[in-house]
Amino acid sequence: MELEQVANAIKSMEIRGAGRIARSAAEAIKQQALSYSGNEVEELIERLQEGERILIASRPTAVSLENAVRASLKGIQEVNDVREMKDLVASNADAFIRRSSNAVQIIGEIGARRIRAGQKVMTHCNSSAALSVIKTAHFQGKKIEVVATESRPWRQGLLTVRDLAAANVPVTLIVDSAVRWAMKDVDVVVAGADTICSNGAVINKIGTSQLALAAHEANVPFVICAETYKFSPRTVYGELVEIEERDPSEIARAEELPSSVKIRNPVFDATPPEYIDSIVTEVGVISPYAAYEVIVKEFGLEHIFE
Ligand code: RUB
Repeated sequence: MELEQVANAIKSMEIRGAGRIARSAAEAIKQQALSYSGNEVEELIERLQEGERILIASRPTAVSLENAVRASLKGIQEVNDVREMKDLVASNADAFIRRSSNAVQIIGEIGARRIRAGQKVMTHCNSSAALSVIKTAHFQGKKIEVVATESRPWRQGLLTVRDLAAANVPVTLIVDSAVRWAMKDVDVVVAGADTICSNGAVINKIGTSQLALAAHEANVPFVICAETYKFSPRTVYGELVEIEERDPSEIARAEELPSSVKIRNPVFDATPPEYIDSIVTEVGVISPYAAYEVIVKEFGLEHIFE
């Protein structure tokens, strides 16, 4: 796929989930470099920077996308040769993709240690990192059960229950408004993340904060599963995360409602750190309040303030 096609597929949700969009963006920027047929370093840099802008604009909330592109373009300003620059972008992108896929597996192994035999686990939307934890616990023979939310309007919960059913995990689907009702029998909630802010707030699929509130009320641990490239360096210097609002037609068709009715369709929300017990990353389980340290270690202060 050409870079614009990848960006459009991300925009239209054909490619979705913070990890998958990050890996697709890294691959797209690599192809953008490799397909350049000219001989001008400056021209190639411009082409890559244009690609970076297009990809990042395709889903504004997930920092994973921006971090993947930035990781792929790391060091290009220090290279003065087209061939070398292409090789650098290709090897950066490949390393990012490899690291990202390994991270999901490691998170599964670490997170599964937090799930005990016979527990009922609730999850929201469709997160590969959260599913990695759930499936690892299941494959370890822990005989867990899962409650999965539908996740309107895109109903990604259907992907989750199909995936779990295929792995023979006992799973129940509920509508999003049944979360508090279902929480009384749940032992632990695991969910993914699109972006983690320096103050430990987690941005994930709309409704995640409601699961966190209901879990808090019921004294149920609320665990986020996220690779370290989902932490946002920009939030260290005060930038707020833009919450994507998608087209109203995803909620209801215009002809179903009087024209005076307004529809809002925010697709992510922020869960404050006080409702999060822990964040499982590929470098270990951390408190949400350790987010700043992860950002500094992962990205370095020069990168943050450059
Ligand atoms: C998906 C979603 C997922 C995170 C993490 O939203 O909110 O929980 O992206 O996913 P959408 P993963 O369907 O709108 O992309 O763990 O797979 O990276």
